[in-house]
Order: sequence, then C-alpha cells, then structure tokens
Amino acid sequence: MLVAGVQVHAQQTTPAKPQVIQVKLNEWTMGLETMKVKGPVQFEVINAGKYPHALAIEGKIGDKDFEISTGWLKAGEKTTLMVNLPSGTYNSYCPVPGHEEKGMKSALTFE
Ligand SMILES: [Cu+2]
Repeated sequence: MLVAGVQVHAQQTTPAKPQVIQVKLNEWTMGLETMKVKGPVQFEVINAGKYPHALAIEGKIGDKDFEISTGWLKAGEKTTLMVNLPSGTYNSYCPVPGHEEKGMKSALTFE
C-alpha cells in the first residue's frame, strides 16, 4: 500500500514543512544513522558510491505491509523521496541484490 505523498486535507492553511534529510548511499552504508523523525520527511538521496544503490523503506502500517523505494541510482545520481508515515519503526535498506546483507540497512523511527 502506498501512502507516501498522500495529502491530508486537514483544516490548516499551512501544511507542515517536510524535514529534509540527506542520505548518502555508499558501499556499504545507507549514510543514514538510526534516527527518529517526525512528520513529513523529504529524503534527498545521492549515490556517493561506485555501484548502483537505492533507498527503500519498509515496515507495517496497521497489519499491512508497506514499502516504498527510489529507483536504482547510478554513481553520482540523486533523487528525492517524500514520505509521511504514521508513528512506528521502519527499516531502510538498499534493494539492490546483496547490498542489504553487506550492511546497507538502518532503522528509522517515526514519532
Ligand atoms: Cu546498494
């Protein structure tokens, strides 16, 4: 189920500004410390490594599995990923085969 990018039509005139978090993917790290975030988040993702990498976030919302990912980025490429997730702990990882096992994963907690 995709919930990223869903606009919440609350009765407020100024939507919360997304928190910008820079992610530098590299061999073999997500460049993303285990962290706690709150509200909408805009990940600015750059592949600072030599191999293709991507940022994926997975977890559960209620009893449903959730997953979102950037496309694979070549060396030096960048992209952004916006998410607005309910409170909970999610996993971030690189979906390129073998990379998660090499250490490209990190926990991400939304408060
Ligand atoms: Cu990777």
